[in-house]
Amino acid sequence: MSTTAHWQALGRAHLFQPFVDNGALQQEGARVITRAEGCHIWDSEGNRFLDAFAGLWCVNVGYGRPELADAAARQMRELPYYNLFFKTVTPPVAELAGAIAELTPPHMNRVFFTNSGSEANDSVFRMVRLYWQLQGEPERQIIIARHNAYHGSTVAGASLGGMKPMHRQGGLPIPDIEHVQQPYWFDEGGDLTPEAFGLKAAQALEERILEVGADKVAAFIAEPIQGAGGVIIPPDSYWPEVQRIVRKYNILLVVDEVICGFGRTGEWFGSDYYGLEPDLMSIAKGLSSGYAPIGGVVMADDFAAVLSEKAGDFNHGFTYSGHPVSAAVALENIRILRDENIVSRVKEHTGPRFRERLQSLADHPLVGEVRSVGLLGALELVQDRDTRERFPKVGQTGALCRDLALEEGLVLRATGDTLLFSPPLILSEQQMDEVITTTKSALDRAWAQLS
Ligand code: PXG
Repeated sequence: MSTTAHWQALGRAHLFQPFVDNGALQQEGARVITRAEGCHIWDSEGNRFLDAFAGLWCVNVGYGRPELADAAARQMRELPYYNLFFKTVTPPVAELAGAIAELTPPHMNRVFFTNSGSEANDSVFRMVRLYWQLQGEPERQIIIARHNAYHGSTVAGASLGGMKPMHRQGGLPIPDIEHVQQPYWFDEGGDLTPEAFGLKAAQALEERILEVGADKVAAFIAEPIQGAGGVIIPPDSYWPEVQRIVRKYNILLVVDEVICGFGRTGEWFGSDYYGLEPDLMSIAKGLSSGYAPIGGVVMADDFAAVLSEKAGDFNHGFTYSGHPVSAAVALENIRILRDENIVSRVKEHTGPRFRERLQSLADHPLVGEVRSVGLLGALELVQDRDTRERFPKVGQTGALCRDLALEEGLVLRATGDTLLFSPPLILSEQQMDEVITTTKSALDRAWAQLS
């Protein structure tokens, strides 16, 4: 048996995989990914792919950085594990907290560590409710989120998220979570201009606050740009209005930076890009460029002060809250992002160039809209470019284009009939051109098959 067949057989027999149809996968067999370097991954048959998705929105500094491997190995030899529960701390975790506080907005200086974005949002859920209990307003329990948001796969994360297929499996959301209009002009804006629709989507938050009672709302949680939902870049009118509303009703603003954080938008955080003033930020993914699992909740000073001064013991945490190996890797990852000016390069050079190159696909007969911020991009695939009408079987054309691109050695993602791009932030000009050329070829072939 070839090694590929061997690994596929083991997977078929013993693995149960996330976010796939496991029955179908057992028939097909999984592609075995064996190594990676820069912006490329290789499978066990020696095929090379340009990864325009940075793994799963996370490998910001690219694959194969020896400094990150060395940081992990060094830390494992020195101190592979110790916890933060016994009034103890470890050097890389203390250093990382300091490094994060330097990067986050000036009023945010305290971090609670987790292993993932989901755990970060679960921790958010606890923290905001505790905060209002401590402030003498325990009836503030409701957290408002948005339809089609992604906030993770744990029970609280999936409940905060607005993914109906996730809610259907397991009886979610849990109580006291409300979902409101997302700022997705292309699909839901109708005849309104993007600006008018952006305002309307923001005002849906205010309407819901008034409906459930402002004194019952604890927080509003949102991604600056929805990632998994389809790289939904809100109209410019959206965020200023949301910021006004949360201030007016004294509602905590939780910004989920799991995808937008650590340079993806050309700023360190999506909150910087949109000028937001979060009370809490969830972080993960780009924090370690995916080299080790780590996430966290960054807290505003006045929020942290309430929990520190009034809560007594904080009865929440994970064995690996502040894992020293993950922390050492994240610290080195931040050093690379900073010392190599990777984030400012995205802002000044790579992001604008990507926007321009992606825009060259705007005239394609399948493409209804092109949008990007930094190195987050999306193409909307439509049947009718003028009316924005979708194909009857939503998802088919997206999957077709994705599969055709993969045949030509390019990894993209499709959500419904939206093609998504989130390449490593170190993508070279030549690689960017290859992303565009291969995407165009996939669109052409899909168009030929469909017409
Ligand atoms: N928030 C956001 C905004 C995310 O994108 C999470 C939280 C959860 O993070 P963890 O580390 O627990 O996965 C995410 C994760 C997709 C896809 O289909 C996206 C994510 C995860 C899995 C699939 O695009 N994002």
